[in-house]
Amino acid sequence: MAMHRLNLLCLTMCLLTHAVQAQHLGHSEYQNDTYQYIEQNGLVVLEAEHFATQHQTTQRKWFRFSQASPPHPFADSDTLHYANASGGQYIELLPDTRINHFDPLVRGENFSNIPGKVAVLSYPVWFETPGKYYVWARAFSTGSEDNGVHVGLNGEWPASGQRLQWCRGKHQWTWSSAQRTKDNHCGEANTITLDIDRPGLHTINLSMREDGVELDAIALTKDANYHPDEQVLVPTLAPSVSLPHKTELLGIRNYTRIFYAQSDFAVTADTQTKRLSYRTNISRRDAGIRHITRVRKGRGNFPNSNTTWSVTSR
Ligand SMILES: [Ca+2]
Ligand SMILES: [Ca+2]
Ligand SMILES: [Ca+2]
Repeated sequence: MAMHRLNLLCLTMCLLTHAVQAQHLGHSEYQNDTYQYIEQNGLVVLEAEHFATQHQTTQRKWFRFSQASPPHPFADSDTLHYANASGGQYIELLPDTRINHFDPLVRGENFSNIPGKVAVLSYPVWFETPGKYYVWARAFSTGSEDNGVHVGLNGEWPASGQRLQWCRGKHQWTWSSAQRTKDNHCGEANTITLDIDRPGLHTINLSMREDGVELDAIALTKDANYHPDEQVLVPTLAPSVSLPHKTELLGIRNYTRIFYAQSDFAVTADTQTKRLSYRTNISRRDAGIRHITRVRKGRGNFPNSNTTWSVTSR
């Protein structure tokens, strides 16, 4: 893959984020460049509130909550649950209009059995170890219609990531890796998985199944027997970053990891014309609508398409 060949490591260009505007909740623009997640010894731990981007928010949207959050204006059947949330923060998918089984079910609005359709979150993660990962998430459920989400990878939604479900552990933060099935609505334990096919950057995705879901943290592990119990886990963060935000690809070779870029790209240098060609393929780095980066390619204008183009080298 292009990124693997080039060993581009940009710890900063990546997480130029889509601002999740929630001023009425007292949140400012999300600066997630300080949260660069990596796999460590077969384990990834993410704070759910540290998503890089959010898409498809017309019907429902994830909001961050903490002790400092003022009352919010959305339909919601319960109170805030920041106590015992890791990092003191969590996210909730609001408004929550389907509280119980008797409330109207509106597909594509307060329920989606199809993943990737409503309120899609992205979490870029750098993996050293490919393979099968068991996905756990920590949720706070107070009812029967706020306890299911979908898990995806690189903008795709494999069957093994759909319908992550919580049943036990109501009214407290509870980890689950159970996939809801037709015959078991509570889900089969340890069955939500993602296959990381190669080392490098991958994007973990979440999307709505039921509105009102509250999420605190997400964990991915290669250990089939792992169980976080009711623990707060320590996030697996990359070491601190020294390189500045990058706004163009010139000098990109100094960066060896890209957590977020608008596109995949390869680079080849033509020493005779002293031009660098970047081949882009917008497919793997994120899900949903883009326009979420300010990266400028060299001295040229932003390309109008994702086909081959070039920029002038220094
Ligand atoms: Ca709620
Ligand atoms: Ca609900
Ligand atoms: Ca949290």
